[in-house]
Amino acid sequence: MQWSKLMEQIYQFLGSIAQLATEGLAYLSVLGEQVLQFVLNLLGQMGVPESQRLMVAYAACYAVVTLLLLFLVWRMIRRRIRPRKKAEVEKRDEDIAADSTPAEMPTVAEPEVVTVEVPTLSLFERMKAGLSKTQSALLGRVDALFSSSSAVDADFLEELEEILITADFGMKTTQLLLIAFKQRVADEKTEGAAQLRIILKEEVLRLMTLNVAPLDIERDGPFVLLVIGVNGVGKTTTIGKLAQQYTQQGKKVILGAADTFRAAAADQLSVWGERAGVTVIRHEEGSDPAAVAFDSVKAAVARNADILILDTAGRLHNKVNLMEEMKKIHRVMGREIPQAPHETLLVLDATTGQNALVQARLFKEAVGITGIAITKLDGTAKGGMAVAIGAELNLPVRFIGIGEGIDDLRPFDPEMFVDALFENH
Ligand SMILES: Nc1nc2c(ncn2[C@@H]2O[C@H](COP(=O)(O)OP(=O)(O)OP(=O)(O)O)[C@@H](O)[C@H]2O)c(=O)[nH]1
Ligand SMILES: [Mg+2]
Repeated sequence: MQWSKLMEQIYQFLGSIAQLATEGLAYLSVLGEQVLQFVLNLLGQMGVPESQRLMVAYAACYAVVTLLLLFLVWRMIRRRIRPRKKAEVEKRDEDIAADSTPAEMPTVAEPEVVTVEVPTLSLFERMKAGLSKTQSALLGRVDALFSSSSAVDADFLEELEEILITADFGMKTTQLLLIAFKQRVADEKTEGAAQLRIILKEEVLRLMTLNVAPLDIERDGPFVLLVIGVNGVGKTTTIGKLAQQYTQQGKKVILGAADTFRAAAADQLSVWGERAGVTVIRHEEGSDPAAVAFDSVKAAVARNADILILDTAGRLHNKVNLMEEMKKIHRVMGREIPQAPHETLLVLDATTGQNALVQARLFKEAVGITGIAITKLDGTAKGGMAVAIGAELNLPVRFIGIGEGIDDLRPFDPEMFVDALFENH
């Protein structure tokens, strides 16, 4: 019973499908007829003769259907090919990745790294490089004179005098040198350019070797270094370099910005302070430099610093002002540390030649200078002024600046200086 019912349902289903198919076909044939009619009308409008319209319409429909079928076939083929290609590419990538062990990597010619040996200049070589301008102004002419002259006569001495003055040894120092040189040549019966050069070198060294104690910052409590000089000579730069060098040596440094003339001065010192990692004591622009000095000394004592370096303004209009200012600074600092400042360092710009000597004389009279720092020796052929400072003012040169780098500020060593000046490149 159930079986027959099922069969009946299947018949009904198949019947409905057949009906649907018939209806679909009928609909398609109606649609086909409509399309055919549309094409015929179109052909009529295009002026195709009536007898040929049906044939042209069938041909057009046939062509359209054929193109449609070809398009569908092409799409199917393309779909089937694409995944295969994709799979191939993926496989190839995997193979490449698997094979790409570092050892098998194609070797790309790497740019050849040429290690240029940057020679680390010795202290002496640096000194020589820094003094090269003075050296070439002096030594070439001295050698030419010494090797061309047969005797140390008046003409010879006149020429030597001119050479020394040109290198900024100054009149007084030049005369001292000439007298000593003439005497030794006569006493030792010296001959030959090399011997004469040695005598000149030794006499220069003798003038530079002063009977003064070297700068010794080792003491109980802070060593106070007061830095003075006219504007632009290199005070702040020198202090910055010293701060870095002393810090590198393991000293505890404090800087005092007693140049209160312009805010930029304290800013400049602060930059150096930051670079060296040291504290900078500063006040407002225009405030009393002595107050800065006082606070700096207090801070140096409180913080157990090894060295306090005080920057000052180079803009004091006259000697009286300068003296008053310095007296006040000495007074306030002395309240905290009795002998402070332990060193009053005058900074001189070597490029100003003999003018630097005039400044040194003035400062020496006005305040008690205990040492000199000569900056910018690298930029001048007037290095002879360094000799004149010692010879004429009896002031020890403590430091020389032979460039803008931190290491280009060097403790002054007269022997090395003279060697660098008289040794050929
Ligand atoms: N070539 C060279 N330049 C230097 C040397 N020492 C200082 N200078 C330059 O000199 C210029 C002036 O230096 P400062 O330190 O500002 O001089 P200052 O005496 O503090 O100047 P004021 O504060 O204006 O009085 C800067 O450009 C420095 O870089 C040196 O040894 N060699
Ligand atoms: Mg300054």
